[in-house]
Amino acid sequence: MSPISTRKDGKLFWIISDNPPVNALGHAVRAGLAEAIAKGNADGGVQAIIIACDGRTFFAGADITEFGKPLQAPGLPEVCDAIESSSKPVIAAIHGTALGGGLEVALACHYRVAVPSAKLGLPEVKLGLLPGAGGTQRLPRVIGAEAALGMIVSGNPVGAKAAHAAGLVDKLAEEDGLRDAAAALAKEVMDRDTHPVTSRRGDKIRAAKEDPGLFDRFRKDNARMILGLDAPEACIAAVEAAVNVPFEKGTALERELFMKLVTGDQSKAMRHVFFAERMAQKIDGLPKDTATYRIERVGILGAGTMGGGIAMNFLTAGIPVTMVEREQAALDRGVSIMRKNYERSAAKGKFKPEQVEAAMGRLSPTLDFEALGDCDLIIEAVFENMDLKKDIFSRLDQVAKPGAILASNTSYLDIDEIAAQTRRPDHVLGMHFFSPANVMKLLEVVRGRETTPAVLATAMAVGKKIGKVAVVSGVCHGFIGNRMLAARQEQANALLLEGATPWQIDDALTSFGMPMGPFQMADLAGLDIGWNPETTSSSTVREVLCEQGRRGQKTGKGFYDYGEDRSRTPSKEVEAIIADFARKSGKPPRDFTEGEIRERLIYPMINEGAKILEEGIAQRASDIDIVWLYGYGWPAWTGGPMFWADTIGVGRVLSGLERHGRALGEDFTISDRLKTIAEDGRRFNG
Ligand code: 3H9
Repeated sequence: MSPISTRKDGKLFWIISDNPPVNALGHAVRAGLAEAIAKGNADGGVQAIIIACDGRTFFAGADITEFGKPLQAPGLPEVCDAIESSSKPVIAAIHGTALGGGLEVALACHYRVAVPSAKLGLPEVKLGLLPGAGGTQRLPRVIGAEAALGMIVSGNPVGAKAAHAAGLVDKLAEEDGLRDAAAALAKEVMDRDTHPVTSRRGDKIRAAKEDPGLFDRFRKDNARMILGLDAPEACIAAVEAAVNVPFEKGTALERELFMKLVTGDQSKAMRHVFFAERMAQKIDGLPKDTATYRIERVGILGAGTMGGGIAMNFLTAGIPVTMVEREQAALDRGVSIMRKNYERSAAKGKFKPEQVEAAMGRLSPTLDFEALGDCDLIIEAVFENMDLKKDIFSRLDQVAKPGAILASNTSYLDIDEIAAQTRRPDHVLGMHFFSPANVMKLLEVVRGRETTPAVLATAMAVGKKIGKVAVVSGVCHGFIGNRMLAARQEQANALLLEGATPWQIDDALTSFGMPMGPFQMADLAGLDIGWNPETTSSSTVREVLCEQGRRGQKTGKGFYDYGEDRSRTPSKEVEAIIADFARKSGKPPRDFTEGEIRERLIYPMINEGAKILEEGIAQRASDIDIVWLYGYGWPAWTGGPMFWADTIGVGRVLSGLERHGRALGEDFTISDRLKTIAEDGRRFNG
């Protein structure tokens, strides 16, 4: 049955789409729309056509699953052209989200009505694409080139009220009166001689015609956001064409750019990320409708950097937090840092001052451990020490109410060993946040041996509620992310002694698109984490740096020297320390290419990822990708480490590992899973 139905209502002709869950514009919807427009036009009794959607949203875009497959006609550009050239006015009735191809359909309509809660946007850039059904040509003609550039290049949607103010929406309806408002507008306009045809409008792009510097200015102002990505430049070029060449030429360019992007590696990777993020929510053996616990108050143990950051997530989401520390000074310091962080975000316009007060008002800081008794979820975020954690969990078990979930934010330690300290190991799990915890989107949810489905489902739901992307991990040292990070760090340390400098090593990763390399990361975190001045033995480069007061950014020097403004310069002193170690290792230093360094750092991570899959620690390769994308800033346009391996070929990774292993005179233990996938010419991601 076609997802498109039509209905005549006097002189009005309704076209309704019902294609759950998001009314994506797949082949059946496009074909149905084209047919319905023709039918409405052919019917002499019809004077206006309304396009609306059933279900939770207006069209949320092209059907992304169809990309990469042969196109089944009609394509969306033709459908949009058919709508625009309808001899009878077409009105879009928008609720939910009109995104991508969905907004392009609406732009092809002559009029747009929306409920205030609707959101309108062209998010294609987030999939490594540009709007490919006339959006780059029609949007500038409706709201002006500068505003269109902002929407298309950021991909961020705007609310219906702002869209109305910008002229993108003609009429705002009552929240529950969309269809009535659309019918009223249709009746109001149907007797008019002419109707606004977007592709023929020119008034809004005039300002940009008179400001030829606009596009280069935009490129310069947004250089950071678009660095390394193909799609934003294509978006800019297409909007530039909207201003400078006729509509038909502009759409031809748009099409050409779209086809290039949709078949390119970056978009493939970013589409993978879109589905991977949704896939991560699906847990093997856990039905979608698993009952969850109500979480009305959260307890956080520890007011340090992690505890404070974790607490902010809940406070921002409207969930009250009881935060417990051992000493008043530490508690006060933690609370004041949280307030400062909120105020800094407010200064950037992310929060209103009253939202900051409301969030801080939900915080109950206390020294009283017993105060955790009425919390539904308690997250421990104290120092990374097993004995300490064991002691805390046995105490928590005493004070927490029955049914409360106990979570540890440990980055490495064995959740099962911690859970065994309690009488409720089935209610214990890991909730591993990434620093800064109020910013980074990843939450590793560590499923213990005895964690019940309801507890796991609750942690996943809580993650979603506070805006995180939650990924399930099994128990192992370092879980998914830090276990792979350790494999990379081992190589980074070895490379130092073989003659590569910290800056070469860091650059090999930043030029790949990572936000920072291992030594920049170490300087930021502090080199003295886990370092003990009492037992220091000058046996590693890091120890010697700490002994010499080079403890990272906070001391103005670590692997790098830092200026007042935190600017970073390579240090000769550090080079000398490393050279000394290298001499003692007996291996003559040699030169490295960037490619070799990158292989040495990344291939072992992929190998570790394959072992993680083999052991069932991660459910699927795409979960590993999500961990690295949202926990460590892995560049989205390469799709994550496992997808990147698929792109370059798992066989190439295998031969690289074997080659480096031989050269080093040591054997990387190569994962059997990786070997089989390489030998069969398969991919990690399906
Ligand atoms: C485009 O339009 C190109 C055109 O310019 C040119 C064409 C020539 N296709 O996110 P949710 C699935 S590019 C296929 O969990 P929410 C999704 O995988 C497109 N499937 O819901 C999930 O499946 P499952 C531009 C899609 O309420 C289910 O729907 N548009 C699509 O949290 C529910 O999704 C976009 O980029 C799709 N387009 O959020 C918008 N969209 O249940 C993409 C969703 O099996 N979509 N699915 O896991 C979104 O941003 C969000 O889905 C939306 C709803 C905000 C709509």
